[in-house]
This record gives sequence, structure tokens and C-alpha cells, in this order.
Amino acid sequence: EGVGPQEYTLIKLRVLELKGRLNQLAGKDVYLAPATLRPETMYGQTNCFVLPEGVYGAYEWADGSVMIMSARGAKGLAHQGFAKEWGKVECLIPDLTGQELIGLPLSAPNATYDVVYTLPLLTISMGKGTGVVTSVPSDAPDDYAALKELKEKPQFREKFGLTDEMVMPFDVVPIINIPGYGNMSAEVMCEKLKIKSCKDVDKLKAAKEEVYLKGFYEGVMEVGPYAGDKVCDAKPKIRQEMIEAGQALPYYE
Ligand code: A2H
Repeated sequence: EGVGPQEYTLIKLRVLELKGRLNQLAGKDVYLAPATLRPETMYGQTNCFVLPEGVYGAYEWADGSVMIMSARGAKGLAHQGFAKEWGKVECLIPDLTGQELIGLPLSAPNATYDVVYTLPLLTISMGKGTGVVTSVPSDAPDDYAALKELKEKPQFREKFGLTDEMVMPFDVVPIINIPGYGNMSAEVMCEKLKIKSCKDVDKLKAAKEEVYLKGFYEGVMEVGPYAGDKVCDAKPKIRQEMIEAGQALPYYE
């Protein structure tokens, strides 16, 4: 991580069907709000991740939307112009666990799948971003390893109350070509380093070190309006368009 603030993008993943305590939010526009550094990869989303033991809240913003995120993320966002009153945000449901969010169907902007689901990721840090991560297994080794493990282990899906429909149909979507790595660089790296699960942290770190910078500076978009452009050139344009379309928010920390 650099010295300056990180420029994140919060993506608004619309919750298509409420369940459990979230039913209190009926009639409102409810979103899960992952923080990403790579908004140009949203074409490759296959699911969203939360930490099962993590604590989240449902926060209401000036535009009337309700966004589910960590209290820490909500506090940050409240100081960046999205709250009805500077620095203050109303929490409609304060103590949602990640487990209560798992299995929610979502509509994700720019994704090729019409519906994606909320799945567990055990390596999420609640001290970063919003504690919600959107999953792009083509380009993020963490995401690839976690989705693969859920697909390969029925007991793991069962443990979290997931049905096969929430996991099995979601194939990796190629979106970016990296010279020398092809258009599924995260899969290539996970296979090469024999990464078995999201807990192989050292190997995942090595995989990320090898492809992230290359992906950003040498990768070429294969999909969307900037297909053929370098990732680093497409990113700010796609980010701006998503923000203007109301699909995303700028977020710094
Ligand atoms: B990125 P940094 Cl395709 N815990 O988004 C763990 N990981 C988190 C997180 C949290 N609380 N919040 C965000 N992240 C992930 C896409 C992506 C990301 C791609 C490629 C690289 C990449 C799809 N997942 O990140 O530690 C999110 O994954 C490169 C570092 O703040 C977020 O961006 O530097 C990134 O980690 C933020 O990581």
C-alpha cells in the first residue's frame, strides 16, 4: 500500500430479494456495497463475498438508498458527502452478521450474469473498505481460490446454507488479456502455484504480486465499451461512467 489515500470505488449491488431481518427494509432500495480498487473488472463478477462472522449494518443515505457494509466503512462514507448530515448516518439494522447476508441474490452492475449471490470468504478483513468484496475470479487470485473451493466442496456449501444454484453455474468470465498470462490470469496463477484454498495466504500473496501490476499496466480490456484499450486507460473512464450512472460511489481511506 502506498502513502496517500487509497482510491476505492463502492459498487452498488442491488439486493433482489430480502430475507430474515432484512425484511424490515421492504420498500427501500437496498444494496450490498463492496469496495474495489478495480472498477473496470466488474464485467467479470460471479458473486459477492462477506465474512460469515463479520458484523455489518444497513445504513440509509441522503439519496434514500440503504447500503449494507461495516460500521467502519459507513463512518468513512458519512464523512465523504453521502450522509444526510455530514459525518452522521442512520443505521436501520445495526448488527447483521455476514451469515445473515449469505445467499442473498444480487444484481451487479456490468456483470454478465443477471443474478449473482452472496457467498462466504474467510479471509476478509473487517478493518478495510466496507468488509464486503465483489468477486472477479478471472483477475483476483483470492476470489478464484475461494469460489473454486466452494464449488469443489459440497460440505462447505452446506455449512453456510448455500444451494448448488448459488455457486455451481458461475463460470469464470474472461475480461482482460495480460500478455504472457492470457485472459484468466488468476486461474493461471492459482494452478501454477497449486493454490488450494483462500487460506494459502503466502502463495496467494505471490500470485497477486506476479499479476496485479502486470494486469493493470499491460492488461488489455477484452469486453465493454473500451475493449482493446489498456486497463490503466480504461479504469478512470469506466469508474466515472459507473458513478454518473448511479451504480457506484467514490470512496477514499
Ligand atoms: B479488488 P487493498 Cl479483479 N478484505 O476488487 C479483503 N479484501 C478486500 C477487502 C477486505 N475488507 N476489501 C476489498 N478487498 C479486495 C477486484 C480486484 C481487486 C481485482 C484485482 C485486484 C484487486 C475484485 N475482487 O485488488 O488491500 C478487493 O479486491 C488488488 C489489491 O486495500 C479490492 O480490490 O489494497 C482490494 O482487495 C483492496 O485491497
